[in-house]
Amino acid sequence: MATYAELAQSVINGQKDLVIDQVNSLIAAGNNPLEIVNEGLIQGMNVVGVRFKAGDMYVPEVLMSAKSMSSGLEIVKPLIAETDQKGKGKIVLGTVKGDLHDIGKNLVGMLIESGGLEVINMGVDVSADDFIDAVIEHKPDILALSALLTTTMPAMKDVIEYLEDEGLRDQVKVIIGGAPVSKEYADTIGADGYAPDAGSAVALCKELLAEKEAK
Ligand code: B1M
Repeated sequence: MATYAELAQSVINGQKDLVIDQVNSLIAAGNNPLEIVNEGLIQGMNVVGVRFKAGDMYVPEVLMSAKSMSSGLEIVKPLIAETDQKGKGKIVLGTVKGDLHDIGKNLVGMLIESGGLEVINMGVDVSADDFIDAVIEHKPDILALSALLTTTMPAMKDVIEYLEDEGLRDQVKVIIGGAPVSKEYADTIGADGYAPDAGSAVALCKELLAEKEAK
């Protein structure tokens, strides 16, 4: 059986096939799927982030790490599903315009889905227009916006302003997250909530849905 440290190293090295083998071996040995994500896959990506910033890793290598991480996530995804609560709430999720980062956003989507809620994942580089169209089409309870770049954070504000302009703001709760985002920023732009990580995003969605139901 692989160790979490070995799995993290394979993510850092961008060894997708090895990541797949190691995740499978950890699952076969009875390890907790969420622990595999938190102790192995995310730890690896954290190191990638530090090295990328320091200029010790370049975009092609980071992409290989990202693909390796995503392959690992796909394997654990079905294992952390709680199917009994499906239909209790609908979330439209996406990374805002100009931003191509999707690993954290997908992790958030995966855990929310595993928490029994329906997730419509719109992908990356989603314009305010497309978010508004999705709110009209799907009538979600919550619109969840992710941004990983300081330069794309203002796009979250654009979406909220656009919702207001279209008279839709009261119909949907807006939550935001992503490494550069904070609770203060959420308050500044008039979002209904902020979650620092995927686990908290699930808790936040459930809290907002419970508030809505109580009304
Ligand atoms: Co980019 N990148 N990147 N990158 N990249 C960062 C974000 C950066 C911090 C790296 C650095 O300099 N240290 C930096 C941003 C600096 C800043 O603005 N503050 C950066 C930069 C500068 C760039 C480019 C501009 C680089 C360039 O081209 N010169 C470029 C921009 C492209 C674009 O988007 N237009 C770029 C490109 C890329 C890649 C394509 C190579 C790749 C993305 C691949 C992909 O996503 N498919 C990439 C990656 C992988 C990273 C780092 C290394 C890792 C991000 C990641 O996946 N982390 C990142 C450094 C870092 O974060 N340490 C970096 C793992 C993931 C699980 O965590 O995404 O934080 P995270 O998600 C967490 C929380 O943030 C939260 O929950 C998640 C799980 O717990 N969360 C939410 C996220 N969304 C949420 C939504 C919620 C709630 C919680 O509610 C709605």
